[in-house]
Amino acid sequence: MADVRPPLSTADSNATGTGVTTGPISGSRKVHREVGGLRVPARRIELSNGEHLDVYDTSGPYTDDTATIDVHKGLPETRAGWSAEHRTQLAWAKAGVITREMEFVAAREDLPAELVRDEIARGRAVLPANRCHPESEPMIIGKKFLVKVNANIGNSAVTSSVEEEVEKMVWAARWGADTIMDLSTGKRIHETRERILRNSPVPVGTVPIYQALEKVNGDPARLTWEIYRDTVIEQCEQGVDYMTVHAGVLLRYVPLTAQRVTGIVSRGGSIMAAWCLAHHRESFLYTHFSELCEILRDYDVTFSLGDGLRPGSIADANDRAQFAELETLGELTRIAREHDVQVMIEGPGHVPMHKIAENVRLEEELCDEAPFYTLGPLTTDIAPAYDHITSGIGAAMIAQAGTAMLCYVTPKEHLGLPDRDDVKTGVITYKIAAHAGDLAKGHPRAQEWDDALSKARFEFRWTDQFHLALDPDTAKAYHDQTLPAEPAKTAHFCSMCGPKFCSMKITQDVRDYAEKHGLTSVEAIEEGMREKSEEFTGSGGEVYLPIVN
Ligand code: IRN
Ligand code: FE2
Repeated sequence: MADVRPPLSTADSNATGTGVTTGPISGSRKVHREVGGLRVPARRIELSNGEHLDVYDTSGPYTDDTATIDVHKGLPETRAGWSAEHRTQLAWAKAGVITREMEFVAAREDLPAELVRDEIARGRAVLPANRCHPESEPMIIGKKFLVKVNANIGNSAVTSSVEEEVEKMVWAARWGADTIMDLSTGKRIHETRERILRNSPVPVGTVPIYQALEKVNGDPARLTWEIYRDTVIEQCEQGVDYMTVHAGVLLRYVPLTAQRVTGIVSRGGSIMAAWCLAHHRESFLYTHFSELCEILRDYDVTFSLGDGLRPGSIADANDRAQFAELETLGELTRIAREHDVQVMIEGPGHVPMHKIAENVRLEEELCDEAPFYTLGPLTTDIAPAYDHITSGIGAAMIAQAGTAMLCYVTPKEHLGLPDRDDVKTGVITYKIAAHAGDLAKGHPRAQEWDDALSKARFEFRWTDQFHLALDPDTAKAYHDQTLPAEPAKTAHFCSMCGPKFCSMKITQDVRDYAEKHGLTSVEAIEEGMREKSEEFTGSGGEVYLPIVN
């Protein structure tokens, strides 16, 4: 594996072989703000008119021209020595203490540190930061903050290598994933996770039951609390920041899925249902939940209480099985909080648009407003190969309704393991949903970015428009397909409408006309409107002319 890769100007050209992608995103550079001794990262998009826009940056040192990356050594330890005492962020917040992690996220989000502390203390936000993962940059998940995006990666028994998974993590963080989950189920699970953790600037989540199942050769009936517990400790020690625990799948809920169209679609949920049925006993995750809390508390690992009974089809959305489990997740939330362990709640799945709001309302009511973390939801089942879109629609809606983090869905959903390109498509799709949610919720700084891009578009600053795009490389490539020549980068039109029909050019002409004639734009437009109106009434004033046979 190549240790140090020179930063390259175009990201897409640098991902062959076994290295990882480095170098800035086109048109921007990494900057750090010094805030109270902390180095807070941002991505600075430099514009041709001398202005710049700083945006939230999840990419860590990988986009930093001045950083040296060696994936064998791992990233520098951002949080080394930040906290001498092993208390959780929740315990500190309850005690009224603002930790450095809280200060860091407050600066990153441009919000008061006291708000951060208060939201964590109430359990309405979580700051997942295992003390054994000092390489990560603190971030926060909660409805008052920017909506976050998680990208799932990980190999399976049939495909992918450790190197590919590390590159997928880097690639996901580059395009804006706020956290990644390593869902590896195949060989070398421990090693894959180790390499991801040591090189990940974002928090890492896992589903420990997957590795526990590997340890018993894939037979759920042979799982035990002890095997599971040891797996959790192993992963806590490595530095996993949050863990999906399907502790709400109770024995008595399993029959509720019998009449469903798609039964139990959660991997973790089906493993636990199989165990409960095989032993006809209550789930060991439920019966040992307090012990589990004590383990997670020692490392400040955050619970992501799994939705093992989430609907896997439009037909099954919002059914009794789903909401029965949610009620139990509420009960477990209260137990975890008593142990000072942070909690978020996983949500569906497949839900048609008219049934989405109900999910957020019930989650907040039953789980005392713990941050909601949803998988889409997919708003229809009819478009395999496009499920990033079927779910991006649901993700935007549920984000507006108050979901704090969105778990991405890639075009390969239901079809296969996503590759690097699918990871990028999934992340960009979900950044769109998250940002649309931020705008709709009125996040104080969300619109800046839209305004900067709209201005560049209106002023025909094409290069600025590309650089301000979530995906500058693709925006530029699409433009270049029809107008590749350099002068087109300042031309007052594009190939969609051509030079004569560009609405933005015509608007600018109206403004120029107004200025020349000493009118305001409004007057100029009114003048033009009056003329048009006279023309229209003069012709009879009919919108639809009668059909003449
Ligand atoms: C997110 C919300 N609901 C489910 N998820 C994600 O699905 C969860 O975070 C994890 O990445 C994955 C777990 O899948 P199973 O085991 O529930 O299928
Ligand atoms: Fe599905």
